[in-house]
Amino acid sequence: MTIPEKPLLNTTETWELINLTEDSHPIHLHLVRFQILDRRPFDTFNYFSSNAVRYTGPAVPPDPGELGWKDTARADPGIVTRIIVPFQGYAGRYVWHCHILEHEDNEMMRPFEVLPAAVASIQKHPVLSSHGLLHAQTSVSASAMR
Ligand SMILES: [Cu+2]
Repeated sequence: MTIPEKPLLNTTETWELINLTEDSHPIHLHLVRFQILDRRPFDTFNYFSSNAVRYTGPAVPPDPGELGWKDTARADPGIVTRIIVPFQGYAGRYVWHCHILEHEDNEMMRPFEVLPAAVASIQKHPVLSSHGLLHAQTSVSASAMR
């Protein structure tokens, strides 16, 4: 299994959780804590047809009760939820998944691998400091909901 999410230890990434389903998903990341940046509606039909995010409204900041450090964020349908994640502590393989048990059992359980700096420096492809999770989210959503 290839692991698309390979953040570098002691770096911070912005992840975009693109929800193509019709359900809200509480997305949980192991190991780390993160903050919710914003949520922004997009055209899901356009995404399915052209694989590109076309926003249909302004970004909305998180609810007052969602400020601060989180290990779980609500990803609503038809919304791009952006989270900012410092990868600190330990290198190694961890998982991120939906907290709804049936979803977790239905492929909404994905690995990510935190790379130590020494390993990352010899990688052929540089790890971007900020990237979307289009690939991961697309397969999570599509396969889980088919
Ligand atoms: Cu779910």
